Amino acid sequence: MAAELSTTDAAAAAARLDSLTSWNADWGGLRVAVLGLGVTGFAVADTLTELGADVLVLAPEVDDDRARILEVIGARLVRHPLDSVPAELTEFGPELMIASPGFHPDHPVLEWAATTGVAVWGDIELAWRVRDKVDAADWILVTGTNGKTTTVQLAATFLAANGLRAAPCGNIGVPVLHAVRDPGGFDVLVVELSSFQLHHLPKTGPGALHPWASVVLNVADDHIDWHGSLDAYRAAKATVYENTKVACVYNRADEATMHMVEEAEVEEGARAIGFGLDVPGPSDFGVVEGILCDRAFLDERRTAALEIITLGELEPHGLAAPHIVQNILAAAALARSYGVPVGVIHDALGDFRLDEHRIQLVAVAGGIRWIDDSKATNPHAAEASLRAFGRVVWIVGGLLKGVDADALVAAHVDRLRAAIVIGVDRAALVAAFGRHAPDLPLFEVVADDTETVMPDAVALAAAVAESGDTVLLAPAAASMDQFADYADRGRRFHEAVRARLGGEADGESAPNGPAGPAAPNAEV
Ligand code: UMA
Repeated sequence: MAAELSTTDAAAAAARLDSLTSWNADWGGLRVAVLGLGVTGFAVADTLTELGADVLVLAPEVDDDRARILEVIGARLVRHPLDSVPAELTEFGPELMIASPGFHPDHPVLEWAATTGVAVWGDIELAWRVRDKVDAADWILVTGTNGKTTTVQLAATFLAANGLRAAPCGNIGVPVLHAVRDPGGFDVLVVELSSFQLHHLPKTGPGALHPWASVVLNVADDHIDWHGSLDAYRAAKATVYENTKVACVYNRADEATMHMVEEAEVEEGARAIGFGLDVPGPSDFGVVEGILCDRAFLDERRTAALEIITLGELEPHGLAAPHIVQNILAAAALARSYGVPVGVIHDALGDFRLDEHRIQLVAVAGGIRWIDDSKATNPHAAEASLRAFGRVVWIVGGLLKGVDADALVAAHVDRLRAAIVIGVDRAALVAAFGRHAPDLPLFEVVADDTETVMPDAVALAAAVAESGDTVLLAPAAASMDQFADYADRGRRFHEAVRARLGGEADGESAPNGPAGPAAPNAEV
C-alpha cells in the first residue's frame, strides 16, 4: 500500500488540480489513474493523453480494439479484476483518479484513493474543466429517475430547430468529453446525468458545474443498492441544481424536486420554473383545456400564457401519454430559457419520434395490443406505463436492484388480467402478487435461457389475453440478468410477438407509432 501523502505534498497536489480549469492549462505529466474502460474510461483516457497527462488505465475486462488504441495513444493498461488494489496502481502513485460511473463509492480502489488522499473526479467534472477546447458551450443539465433521455432529446431538438448548434450527450450514451472535443463546436450541450455521475460532482470549487438551466424530472426508488439509501440517491440528484444561472426547472407533482430547488445555491437571478399536467401558475408550464402552455417566459405571465401545442396534435405521434407530456413540458421550459420561440417548439414536435422500446406498439391482433416498454427499468417507469392502459396482461420482472416493487403491484392489481413474471428476482414479485392479488392468474417463466424467456412469456400472454386487452412488457426492473440490455430485451419481445402472431397481426406500427394511451385531461 502506498503511504498517505504528506501534508505539503497533498497541498501541492490539490493546488495543481485546482489550477486545471481549461483545456489550455498545464496537464502535462499529471499522473492520472482511469478506472474502467467502458465508454467513459476510454473517452477519459483518450482526452487525458491528448492533454499530455501520464495515464494508467485499470480495467477487469478489455475490448481488444480499445486496448490496441490505448497502446497507440500512449496510455498504459493494467488488466486486473479490481477486487483489490493492483500493485501497479500503488507504484504509479496517481495525483488524480477518474472513475467510470458504474464504480460503487465503496469499491476497494476508490476506498484506497480516499484513504491515501488521491482526488477522485468523474468524467463530467473533467469535461467541464476542459469545455473551452473549441467553444465553451452552455450546459443544460437533465436528471431524474425516468424520462431523462426523452427530455434530453426533446430539448436538443428544440434548440437545434432554432438554429443553435446543440448536442444531446452524457448518460444518454455519448460521453460529454466527445461533445466537448468535437471540432465543430457547440453553442449548447444538453447533458443527461445519472445519479452515479452526479454523485462524483463537487458543488463548489473549480470543478463545480455552472449550468445555464437544470431539471430533476422526478425522483423515485432506483439504484438504491448503489447509493445505499433513497436519501443518498436524492442528494445526488439534487446536485444538478447547484450554481444554475438562468432556470431551475422542477416537477410540480413531485414535491421533492421543488425542495431541491429551494435548497440549492444558485446564481443570482436564476428562476424556479415548475412544470406539470395541471393548470400552470405564473412562472410555470402546464396544460389548460388540452393545450400545453408556457406561463413563464412572457412578460404578461400574471394574466396570459403562450400556447405551445395541443394534446390533439401530439396524439397521432404517440406523444400524448401523460409522462411524455411531462417530458415535453420540461424540455420546452429548458429550451424557452434559452430563447427558443414557442412556434419553433411546436413545429419541431411535429417531426419528433420517441426512441424504440418506450411504450412502443409492436402489433395489434384479435383486438389485443402488444406494447413494448422495455425501457421501464424501475417501478416508477412501469407505474407510468401501467397507468396509460386499461385491462393489462403484464410481463414484469428482471433485476430489481434492491428496489421494492410491492407498492407498484398493490396499486395496479385491479387493472390486471394476469401477470407473467420473468427474471432472477421473481420471488419478491410472486410474493407481492400473493399478498395483493391471490386470485390473479400468475405465471412464472422459470427458464433463464436468454433465447427462450420472451417466447415463453409471449406464449403465456397469448393464452390468457382477451380482445380489448393490452399485453404490456413493462418490467419495472433492469434487464442484465437475462439480456444484454433493455434494448435487447425489447427486441426479443418484438421477435417473439411476431413469431407468435405471424400473419395474424392486424397492423404493426412504425417505430413508436401511436400506442394510444389516454391523453391527460386538463382541468381548467
Ligand atoms: N466496472 C468494473 N467494476 C465496477 C463497475 C464497472 O470493473 O464496479 C467496469 C465495467 O466492466 C466496464 C467499465 O468498468 O467495463 C466501465 O463501466 P461503467 O459501468 O461505468 O459504464 P460505461 O461504459 O463507462 O458507461 C457509462 C454509463 N454506465 C453506467 O453508469 C453504468 C452509461 O449509462 C453512459 O451511457 C456512459 O457512461 C456515457 O456517459 C448507461 C446506464 O445504464 C446507459 N446508466 C444508468 C442508468 O441510466 O440507469 C446509470
